[in-house]
Amino acid sequence: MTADTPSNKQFLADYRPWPFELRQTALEFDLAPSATRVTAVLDLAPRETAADLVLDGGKGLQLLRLAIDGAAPDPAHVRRDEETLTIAAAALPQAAFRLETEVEIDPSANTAFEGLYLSGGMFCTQCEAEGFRHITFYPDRPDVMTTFRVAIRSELPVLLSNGNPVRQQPGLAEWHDPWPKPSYLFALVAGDLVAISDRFTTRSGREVALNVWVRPGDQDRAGFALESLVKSMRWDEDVYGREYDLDVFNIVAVDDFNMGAMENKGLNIFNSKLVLASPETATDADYERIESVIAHEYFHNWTGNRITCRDWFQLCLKEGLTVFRDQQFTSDMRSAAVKRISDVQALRARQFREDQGPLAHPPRPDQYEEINNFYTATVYEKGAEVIGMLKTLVGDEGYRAALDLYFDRHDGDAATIEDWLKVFEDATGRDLAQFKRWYTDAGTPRLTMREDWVEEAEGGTLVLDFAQETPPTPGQPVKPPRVIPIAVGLIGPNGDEIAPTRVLEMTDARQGFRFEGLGARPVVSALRGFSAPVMLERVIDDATRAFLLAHDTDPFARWEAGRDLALSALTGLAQGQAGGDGYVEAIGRLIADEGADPAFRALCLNLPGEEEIATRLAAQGVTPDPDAIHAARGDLARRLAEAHEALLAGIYDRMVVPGDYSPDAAAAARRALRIAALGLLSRIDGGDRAEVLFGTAGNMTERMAALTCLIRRGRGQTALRILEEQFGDNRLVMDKWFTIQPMVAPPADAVEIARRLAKRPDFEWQNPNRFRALLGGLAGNHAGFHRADGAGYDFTADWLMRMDGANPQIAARMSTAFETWPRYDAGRREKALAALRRMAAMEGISRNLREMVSRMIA
Ligand code: 0A1
Ligand code: ZN
Repeated sequence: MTADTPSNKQFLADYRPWPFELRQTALEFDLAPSATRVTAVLDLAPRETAADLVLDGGKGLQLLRLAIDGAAPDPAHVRRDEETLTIAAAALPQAAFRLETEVEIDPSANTAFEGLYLSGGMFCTQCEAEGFRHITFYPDRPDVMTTFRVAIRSELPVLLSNGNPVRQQPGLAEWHDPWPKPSYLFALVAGDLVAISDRFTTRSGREVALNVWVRPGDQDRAGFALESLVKSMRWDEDVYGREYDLDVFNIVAVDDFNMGAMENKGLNIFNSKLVLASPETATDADYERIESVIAHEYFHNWTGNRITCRDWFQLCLKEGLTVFRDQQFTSDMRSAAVKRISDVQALRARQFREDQGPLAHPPRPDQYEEINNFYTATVYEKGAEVIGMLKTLVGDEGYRAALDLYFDRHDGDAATIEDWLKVFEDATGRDLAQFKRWYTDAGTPRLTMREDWVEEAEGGTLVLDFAQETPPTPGQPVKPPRVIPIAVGLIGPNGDEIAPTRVLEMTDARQGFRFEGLGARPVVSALRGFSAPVMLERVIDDATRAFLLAHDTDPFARWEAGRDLALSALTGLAQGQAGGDGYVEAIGRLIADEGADPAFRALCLNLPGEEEIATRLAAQGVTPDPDAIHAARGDLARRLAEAHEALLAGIYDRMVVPGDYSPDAAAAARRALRIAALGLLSRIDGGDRAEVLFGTAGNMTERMAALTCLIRRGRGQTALRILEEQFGDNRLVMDKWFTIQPMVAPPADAVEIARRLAKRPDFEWQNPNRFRALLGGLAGNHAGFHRADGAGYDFTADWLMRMDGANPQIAARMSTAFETWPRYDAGRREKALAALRRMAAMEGISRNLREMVSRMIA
């Protein structure tokens, strides 16, 4: 451990309420790029006798004035260290008092983008999780909630903060937020901005002004975000009965942002990539993501803001629930089946991967060193899965009753997972003690299913025997069984469903379930809808998988059968075995089925990625060989294309979407199927179709797909140049340009390509999107990143160390590229470990990166 970054281990068990009451916060900002003055007036009252007043606030705050009830305290009673300001109890009144501080901060030097910073000349803030302490001295913890009054002085034309505007005049704006909130939801924006606007009338008649603020020139690309906001507000009223509670709702797009977006009360701040979209610059996937993130941040107004978290260990209370809600929203806006399948794909790619490696942690961790490292797939996506299971177990009505009770009981609170589970217990009468393990235990359960068929005179009986086991994870060697909802249906030999979906509740380590009175032996459709985030293992042959792919009535299970077929072929091929014919044949039948939903056919046509194949192999105890996996996938794709060339060409020709581009689900589905066919055809047509499409398509979805094919065929140079000429000044398109090259390049070239791109003047590495674009592109090239000579590891480690000096959050987050290192061969392991050790030994390493690498090395 280096001397300059002290350890900061926090434990759930140590929670204590803050010993003061904060009744009101008033802030005044005098904005200047390198010398902003912040005055804070806190109305406080002690809750305990003789407690020292400890406020968060680090070295970046230059303290200019400190007063208690108007007078400076005796300096002997005031202490500062690296991270706090303490005023001894002896200097504090016994009853209510007013604390005033004035500090100077330097937003222009803030490259970490936490607290108040500058992005393209605009002032903006990011306070979750602990950014507010870089703005002023404050009890920067989520359970201290109060109302805020904010005055902003600046010559910039647009001055925004939370709540409602109370004064707007040149050079000064005042805002009042009547809803008590913790400091992490504070926001301020000041800049030369323009808005596109709308109005929304809530169902009880409140008139709300809606604005999406962007830089001048970007307003033509903000319309979809605004429409998505209106849809989200309506949906939350209709489905959850939740209304908006202020007179304005502002969204601001900024180019420098560490995450996707932030739910600050009444003033959401977004990464510009999640606001700006036009058909020429954004893909269908971008549009869908914008719609869902706008919804996510809006939904936080109730699940996160009105009811917040007691402490950061409870992060999944707001994030899991809000992800679950945004998933429901997207299912309602688009295709529920397709949404479920893509959510499961994402869960497996990110969360299962996390759960399998050294960074595994429960949705509710009980310790951390740096909370910013816990905005993870486990907290978000698994947190949402856990709520999905809860809903399955208590039913739709039970869920609705529990949520109503949650909002009634906890509005205005900083709540816990225990509070959350208690509303379900009280609303439904169900005991959730065992269910709670989903929150406290890490790891993905392995569920094994065995079938026993007993033929009897009066009809057969099927016994399904399940066993569950969760492998050890860091700090949790042994896990007791959990309650697992397993949705099962039975399909007769002629393809008809003979038993509709039934949810089996497994509570023991081993448990059997009987289905009696069956005629002939059925085929089991198990884990329908992916009813629990587990890995299901069952003995099943390719013919049965193909049968399910053809007949299952549950779209997820049907897709899963095809996925399993593909993975069984690919894992075999990657180990030098023959196989895959069954898959190629079954897919042929599916794509010929004109009646099937194009989006579903597209999902089935896309082969699992190399990372997913590696994950499957690792789960089977096989060491993945990245080069063999790459070759196997290429081989199977080519065979699919050769076997079904005519069918695929027909799809490609017919799935043209007529008329102007629209990002709606039906049009996007046709494009998805068309480009899935193109991807396969380009394996055998030399890339000719892709070249034509790149030159003629009017939308970015098809152009990016075409570009991917061209790069894979080694003929992407012209297209890349054209894109650069057309969009060289469009950051978001150029981010795609930076990503796609190292990601799609032949594995042997990926590192060199990334190295070359990193030397370009427009590789503005301190911009999080640009950094993520390049380094994430390389990490997304599985065999390229895991190059046997360790060049991918070294290149990445060099850049993470450089980034750590500027922006520790981004460095730490991107270090997860290494999280799977233990599953590879000894040569790769040694090289990855050396890169991790080099980072760990870096002089002045941040707490963020240090925690990540030390967990990965441990
Ligand atoms: N709460 C936001 C995500 C977010 C989290 C942390 C941040 O900085 C460390 C920024 C944003 C959300 O869920 O959208
Ligand atoms: Zn969130």
